[in-house]
Amino acid sequence: MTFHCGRFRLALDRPLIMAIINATPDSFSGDGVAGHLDRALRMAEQAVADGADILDIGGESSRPGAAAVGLQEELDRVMPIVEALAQATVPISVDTTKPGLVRAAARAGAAIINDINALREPGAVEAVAGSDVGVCLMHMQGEPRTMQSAPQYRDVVGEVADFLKQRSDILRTSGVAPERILVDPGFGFGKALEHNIALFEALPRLRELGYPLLVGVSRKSMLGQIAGRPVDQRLAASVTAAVLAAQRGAAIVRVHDVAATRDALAVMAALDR
Ligand code: YH5
Repeated sequence: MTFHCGRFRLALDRPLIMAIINATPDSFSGDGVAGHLDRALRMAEQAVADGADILDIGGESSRPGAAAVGLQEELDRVMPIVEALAQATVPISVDTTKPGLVRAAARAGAAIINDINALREPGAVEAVAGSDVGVCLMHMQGEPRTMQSAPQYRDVVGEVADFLKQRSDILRTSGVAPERILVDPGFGFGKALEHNIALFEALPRLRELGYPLLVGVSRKSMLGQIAGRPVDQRLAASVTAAVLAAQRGAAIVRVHDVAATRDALAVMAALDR
């Protein structure tokens, strides 16, 4: 299988690493909008040196409970980073739900749109269809501010699979080639631990949708619940989960800790053939 995104054609013959690059100026340092560009670019450079295959730039925190940000604010956070990295050796992914940012990012050379809302915002499908970007369609129940309050499913795997099928069908009807589509069950997005576990176990079944799978579990609270660790002590749990996801058929793993994940996937490739 090959994934087409912008000027890139990614062979999916080994699991790829998508590095999470934070473009939100909020966290710890209080360095504001000027400092965050510098910090993000250093983070991106380190991630590529550590073995990242894709850089995922996000300007809106989608953590449970996080507040939404406006289009202009998100453009201001993300576009300087996309413009600075557009000629990088690896594809740039932009984590957004906003059609206005999809268009601006694609024009500036971003190769992938990673949408936790699976292009449900009016105009988002058209924005992707009118460009050459690849896209990740992710399942989410509810919205980030409230999604973890009481997630409910009759059949979590069936419902997630049906949703991803429906969203990918719409995209293809709009003229997007199947080679440009990734799907993602959306771990932690409106899911209790039992739902996340059922979805993880069902990765081989989700693969039957016919699209490469992207899996994001790095540092998430499901791993905190399993390992009994706070967010700054979830490295081992995250790397283990990334390896297991790759073994169950994930084509791309979205991670914070690129170097450790790369080593683990190399060991997997060499010793688990
Ligand atoms: C994903 O799964 N996740 S943002 C809370 C954490 C740690 C990490 C409490 N964007 C995904 O990474 N895009 C996010 O600790 C994503 N798949 C795709 N495609 C949430 C996140 C996180 C939240």
